[in-house]
Amino acid sequence: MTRNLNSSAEGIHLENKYGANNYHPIPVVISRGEGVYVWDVEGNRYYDFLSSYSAVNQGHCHPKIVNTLINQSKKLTLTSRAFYNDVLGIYEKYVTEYFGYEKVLPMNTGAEAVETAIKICRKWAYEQKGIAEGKASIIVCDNNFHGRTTTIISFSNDPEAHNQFGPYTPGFKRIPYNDIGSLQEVIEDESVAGFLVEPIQGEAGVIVPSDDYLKNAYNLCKTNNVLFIADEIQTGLARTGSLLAVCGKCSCQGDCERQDTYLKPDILILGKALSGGMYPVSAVLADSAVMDVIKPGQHGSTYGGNPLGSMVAIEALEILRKEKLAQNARKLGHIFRERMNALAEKSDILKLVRGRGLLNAIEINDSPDSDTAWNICLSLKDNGLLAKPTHGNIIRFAPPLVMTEEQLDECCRIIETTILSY
Ligand code: IF1
Repeated sequence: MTRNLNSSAEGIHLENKYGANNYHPIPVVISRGEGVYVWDVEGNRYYDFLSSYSAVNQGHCHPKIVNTLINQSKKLTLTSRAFYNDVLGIYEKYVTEYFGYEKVLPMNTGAEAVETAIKICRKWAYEQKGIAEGKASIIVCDNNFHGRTTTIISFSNDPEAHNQFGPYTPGFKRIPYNDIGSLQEVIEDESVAGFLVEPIQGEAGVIVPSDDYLKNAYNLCKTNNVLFIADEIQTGLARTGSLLAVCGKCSCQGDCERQDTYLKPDILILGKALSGGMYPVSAVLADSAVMDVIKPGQHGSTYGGNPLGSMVAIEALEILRKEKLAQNARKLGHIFRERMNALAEKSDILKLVRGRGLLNAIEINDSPDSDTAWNICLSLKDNGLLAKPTHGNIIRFAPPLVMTEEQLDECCRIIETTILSY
């Protein structure tokens, strides 16, 4: 049984023949990753400007995380939660202190963590807020992306994600994003238990809200005894230039430019780069007053809190701090947006750039139904940089946070050359 491909074409053929048709990838077959680079089967090198949707903030195959994975995998990988193990408690102490919470519920994928947060919020509503059983509602935003489970897509307004997967889970109210008035209109209803929000909407096209939106939303939640639930699965872990995009407890030694907008979500949801792209690890953090509504036997998962993922997560978080990746993301993000804004001045095809830290996107000056953004990504690939459109005419740019200024300069030159060829 061969475990090596002879060519990229063979890899594409096999996936088309034997895999479900649930993605439309850029036609590149990656065989190796290291830091900001990936190589295809033929040995061509590319800059990874997607970072596996912000799961490899620490760079591909970070040696310290790899070594942690190897060492722990030789000792103990999984016990289930039927028993204790000698890693989970250490990880729980570490991650709760890292983000300034009293408790953590460890899960695996981001969607599982979002589902967990929804269950905690609902149970808190019945036991603590006194909402009638089965009547709790959670406010979400238009164009949200929180995962692919049936409940989560029940409150999605993306037809591709939502349609033909009913019947849908009730108990959600959707309002316009970055519109504090619409939140004010619905939040006073006594059935409202929580407000689930992405601090920056990633999949929607890197939509950055106004500076005071999150703080005003947070204050409305406090005033109305509603849980503020931050989905930082994509925006967290230094991606946007501070430890958390909501500017929560910042462990980047505090020279963050947005400390004045400090807020601490009632429920914080993390995933993706929590393991540095090495292993599915997600987490739901809350203080005891919220988290303690969950009693033994009421929630969990086979792999949740496993020793292998927990040890990897400690190392992945250490790297964010030791390598000052939030500061680097902030510095390089400013440089990147300056270069893209200058490019927009010279190009008819590049409409605008937006983002924060190293979570950015460009909007292409063509119909969302056109293939232009896709074709530009094919050209970027030919020029040595991998990226993919989010929706229609928007291309997300999110390199690993370990990128150097020199590497970013080369990537900007690739993007500039490519865009100016259209
Ligand atoms: C796909 C999008 C990004 C997320 C936020 C929860 C989850 C995600 C803010 C769920 C996951 C991934 C999923 C992946 C593509 C990617 C994605 F395009 F789908 F929307 F990044 F923007 N909250 N996002 O971004 O986490 O269960 O995947 O671990 O499904 O195609 P997950």
